[in-house]
Amino acid sequence: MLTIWGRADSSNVQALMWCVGELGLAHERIDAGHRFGIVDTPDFRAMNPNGTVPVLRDGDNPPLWETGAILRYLANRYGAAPFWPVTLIARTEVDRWAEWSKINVAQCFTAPVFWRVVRTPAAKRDPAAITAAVTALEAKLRIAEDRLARHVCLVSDDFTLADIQFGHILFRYYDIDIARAEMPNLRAYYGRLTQRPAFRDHVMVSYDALRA
Ligand SMILES: N[C@@H](CCC(=O)N[C@@H](CS)C(=O)NCC(=O)O)C(=O)O
Repeated sequence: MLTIWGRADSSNVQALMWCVGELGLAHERIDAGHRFGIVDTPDFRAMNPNGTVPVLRDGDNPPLWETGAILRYLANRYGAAPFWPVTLIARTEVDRWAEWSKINVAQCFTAPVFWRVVRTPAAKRDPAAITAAVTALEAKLRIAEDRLARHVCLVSDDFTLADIQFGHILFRYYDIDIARAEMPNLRAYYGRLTQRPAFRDHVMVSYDALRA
């Protein structure tokens, strides 16, 4: 049984929960972070000194934090090819695109775009900064757009861990009130993701509680 600490409307928790859902793992999720608190308690800080979510505990093993590391742990322990390939070269290819997604796409979206649009009161929003941030994000998304002209998923025609690190951002990217560039392959890929039950359950979640 996995125990996961983290609120359902945290994007990092969503990536983790989507993975848990795809792998069909038994779990309990405890709301923590933002309005739920808990992350500043001594018990939580003993698990994760950063005071961030998600944190995962798998049985008696030490608690894990850092979403990318947790996803790799779950894939290594419970995943199978093609989701998490067996050969080193193929696995590293998936890992590379997962890392690319985390560093380039998620970090170009969450604070620079999502927080500026959703977590900032309308009167304090900076349209020029938002436009610049969306332009920077879309420069990265165009790399995926190009790949998705040739592949059903980010790495290949198979759904992999990289799709989780990449795709969980797209619900909010397509849902928030911004002007978006035309990227038909990305849009079609997002449409395919929305057909996955675990994506619907764990990623297509209201973020109203985060609104400024
Ligand atoms: N690098 C960490 C970042 C974790 C992080 O910043 N989590 C956010 C939620 S997405 C958080 O804990 N925010 C504070 C809160 O929810 O109270 C990871 O990838 O897990």
